[in-house]
Amino acid sequence: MAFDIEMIKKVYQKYPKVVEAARKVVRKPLTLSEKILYTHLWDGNAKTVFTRGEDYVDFAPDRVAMQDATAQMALLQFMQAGKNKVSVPSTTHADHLILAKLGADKDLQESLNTNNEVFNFLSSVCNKYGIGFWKPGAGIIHQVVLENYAFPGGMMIGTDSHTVNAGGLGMVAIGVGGADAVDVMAGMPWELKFPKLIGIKLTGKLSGWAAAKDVILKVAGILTVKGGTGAIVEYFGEGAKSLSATGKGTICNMGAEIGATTSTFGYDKSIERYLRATDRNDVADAANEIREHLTGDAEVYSNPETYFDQVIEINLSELTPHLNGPFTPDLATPVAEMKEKAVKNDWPLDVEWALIGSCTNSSYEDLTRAASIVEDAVNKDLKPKATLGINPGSEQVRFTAERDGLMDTFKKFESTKIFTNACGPCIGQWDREGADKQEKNTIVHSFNRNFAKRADGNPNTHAFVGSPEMVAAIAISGRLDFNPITDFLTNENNEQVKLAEPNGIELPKNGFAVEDNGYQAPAQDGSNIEIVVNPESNRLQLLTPFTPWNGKNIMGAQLLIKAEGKCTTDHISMAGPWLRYRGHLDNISNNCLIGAVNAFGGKTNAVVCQIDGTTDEVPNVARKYKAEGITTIIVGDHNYGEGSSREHAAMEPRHLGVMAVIVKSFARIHETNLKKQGMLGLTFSNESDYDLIKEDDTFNFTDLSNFSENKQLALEVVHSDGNADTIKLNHTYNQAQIDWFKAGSALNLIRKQNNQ
Ligand code: MIC
Ligand code: SF4
Repeated sequence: MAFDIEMIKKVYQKYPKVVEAARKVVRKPLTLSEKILYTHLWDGNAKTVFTRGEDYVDFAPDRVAMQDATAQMALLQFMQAGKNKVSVPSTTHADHLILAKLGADKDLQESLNTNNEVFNFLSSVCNKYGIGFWKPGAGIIHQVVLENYAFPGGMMIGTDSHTVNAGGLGMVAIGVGGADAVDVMAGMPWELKFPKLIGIKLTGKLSGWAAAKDVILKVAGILTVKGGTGAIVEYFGEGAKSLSATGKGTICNMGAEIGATTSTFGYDKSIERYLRATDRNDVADAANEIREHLTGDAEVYSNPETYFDQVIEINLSELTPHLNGPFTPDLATPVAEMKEKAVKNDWPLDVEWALIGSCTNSSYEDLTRAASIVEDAVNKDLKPKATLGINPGSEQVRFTAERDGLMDTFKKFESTKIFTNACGPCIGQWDREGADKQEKNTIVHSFNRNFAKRADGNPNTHAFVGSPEMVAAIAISGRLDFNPITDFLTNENNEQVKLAEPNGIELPKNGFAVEDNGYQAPAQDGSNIEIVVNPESNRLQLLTPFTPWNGKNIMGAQLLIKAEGKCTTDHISMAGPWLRYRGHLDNISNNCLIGAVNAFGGKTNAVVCQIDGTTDEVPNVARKYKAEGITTIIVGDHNYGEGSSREHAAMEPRHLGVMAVIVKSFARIHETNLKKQGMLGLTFSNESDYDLIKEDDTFNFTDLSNFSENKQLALEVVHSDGNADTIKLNHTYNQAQIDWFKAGSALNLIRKQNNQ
């Protein structure tokens, strides 16, 4: 039986009527995305048509998911909201804090030892407030959600950008910062700008070495890391139906890498099969009853140009394997072209590690496809040239894969490392031997992100993203430019052999199995549970509310850093070793912007402090300004804050005295996170004004006291020679968001309302 089946049935019950109401208002056939959005309006039935990309709309998501690295901050905030219990079904998953080093058993025990305090905190907060807790080792949040909670036509939010993975089962699932999760868990509306819609028509059928992963690798190449910003990507067509549910999950998962709000697929046979295989006949039966509402209208899919803002068509039959990278997930290269491109760019061709796992690609089917390659190689007397590392997505996947002999197959390569069912190397939780030498090298993985330093902390590691079967093939060949379709390998007997095409099993023939799935149900009544946070702790710190705005224009602000080029959330608040401070705002603030490249001098973590003229690390300089009561600002380039949902990237600068972040453009989640934490997230009206900003300028916000919706703000930039430029800044704040700014943060406002 599914978790929360009554809630799901309630959602389905209202579907026919609410979709009908939406149809009347919109007066057009509806896409699946619109059906889900309109059935989840906070105010009930649709009364007006919303303008895509413009109107802010209040929604009522069905559920919330959080992972350990973001849940700490989300729950610390929730504890301040003054509620006894969460208002919608919510779960927390312990998956990010587990280091990959020696192999699953030892690593998991080590992680329990080192993160005990945090896991206990999460477990007791969950217990108290009615939140399900998936213990360390249970699996990666998005795989566990797909197996247990995702349901067609539902809406969920999660404090992780890859929450979008649940689109594989036909949800609208959106990644958010913890403060947004607090809204929903506290029973308040959740606001989102009504998204634009991108339709992707899939024709044909995958074959040979092409995998679902290659669909999104190709899409990322077409749309780039910001092409999906503010949009839901809806996949449809015969090709979509031919993909497995977990394959659909892979595609939706990496929609985060193109900045999309989320991605989704209509309910179909493969989704039904997956629901039944994961013990959710009840959900499948209920979905079947309203099946026509759980996909886009036929007319929409016949004439997509009329209904979507942008349409892309991909023929799966023509798709070939891709590798994306290095350093950015949208640099797409068909494997057949890799040789030439790699040589031209001087990318190291020898591969040392090949990693399979992450929320993107760690399903049972993924493991079977990769295992088929390993089996074939063993049969052909091939030995791997690179080390294969594997993180299964969940205990259920691992247990079933073990039972079915897949793990034994992987272990036929002596060097294979099976790590814990957790994020591991994907989030820098990888104790890779020799990484500290910072040598230039190449790795391939089936993850989604490959920003500099992400997996092993080495800025010179060139990471390429591919399908699990391509990663397995490269483990064997040890070469980045290996094309399994055309290339031969020399085996132990000096024979030239070719790898057979991958052969996967969509769902385990004998069903999924698991002994202990690692789930902890919350107490029925948690009122007596006391949450203790040791004031001496290095890992956890209760939050002190941010100071409200004093109503005055900000004058005399200094520049903390002008970031140049790519500045993702990994650059703003690095993960890896820093994950350990995710529950301690002051300590984690010591990583604030240490990865951002200073436009003056091109170095990372070296900025000039205008108080004393010294060059120091970014967090130190910020603390000096703060100690002197000087407000600071950050200036950035395009797609600032790309990547993760971690609100630490907003809270840290806020904690260190930054009040405004002024950039050429923002990534969606980060922009919202800044607003939620009571900061000014602004964009240059004239992009080239970025060039005007000098290291020693002083900044005056001259009309902040008139901060209002749809009205630009003025910024006076006073240069050291006394000359000044006044520039215009755009913003997207609505009145409610301006109120967050005034209150000092959205949470300050919630607390005020709950205390009234
Ligand atoms: C990531 O993949 O970058 C993470 C780690 O899962 C983040 C969340 C975090 O920073 O904790 C994400 O994608 O939102
Ligand atoms: Fe974990 Fe990596 Fe997925 Fe983020 S992208 S949730 S770190 S597996």
